[in-house]
Amino acid sequence: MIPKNHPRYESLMTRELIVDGVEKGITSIHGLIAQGRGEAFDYLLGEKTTESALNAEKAAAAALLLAKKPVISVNGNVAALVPEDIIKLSGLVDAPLEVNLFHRTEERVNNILRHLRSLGAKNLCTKSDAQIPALSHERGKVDSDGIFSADVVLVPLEDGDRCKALVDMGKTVIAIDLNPLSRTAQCASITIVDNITRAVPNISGFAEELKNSKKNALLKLVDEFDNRKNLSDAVNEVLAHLASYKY
Ligand code: PTJ
Repeated sequence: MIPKNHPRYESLMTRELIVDGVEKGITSIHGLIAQGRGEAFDYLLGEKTTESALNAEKAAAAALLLAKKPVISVNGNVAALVPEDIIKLSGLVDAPLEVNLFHRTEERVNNILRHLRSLGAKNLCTKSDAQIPALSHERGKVDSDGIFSADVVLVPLEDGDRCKALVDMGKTVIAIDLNPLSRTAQCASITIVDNITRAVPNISGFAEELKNSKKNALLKLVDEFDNRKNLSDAVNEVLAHLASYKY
């Protein structure tokens, strides 16, 4: 039991969700390492959503609303940390959820699908009948009606080479990654440097705000978004946070 008045209560509870995910066969044991890495980067950001993250989250919402065929990729960490939030976003932007795992086992794919369904997810891509070209990894197995043919893919907590392979297929890739220097962050079309626990609700908030906007207004948001500049702003926000820190 973690007492509510513990100064690190929220962070520790988030960690518990990942541990629980591992115990339930949803999250990979490697997910614990990914979470630790994410926590370290979140400290550097001040554990808050920065201006650059908000910019990216708004552009992401616009890109998802504009998409002809958006898909949201779900892995073991996403399913443990933000299952309800990701289901809500899926409904708001009409994007199916597709389980795509780095450490893939059929058992874990099915556990995650069952977990998502038990929380009300209905729009799911469940086949693995297509292969992402030039990705000779289990992660290359995708649904021909899902990630394979999507025009916009949201890939939270990614490991790099799939992001590049999806961009090479001509897709708009939205990544959520607390590490602005990761290969995923560097190669995505829109990179959100924020904790997934804050980023997904924020994208949903923007999707609700923008859903009645004219197509031109959404296009302008996406066209004016400059990922390289935004990544550089994210790094500068980390530096500013460190410089303002009271040692
Ligand atoms: O469930 P699977 O088999 O698909 O495996 C998922 C993980 C995440 C274990 C796998 O993709 C992996 O090993 O990823 P990496 O290479 O550790 O990369 C994860 C990235 O996500 C790192 O750059 C972390 O900084 C970042 N990250 C970790 N936790 C969070 C995060 N970004 C946003 N929010 C987080 N909570």
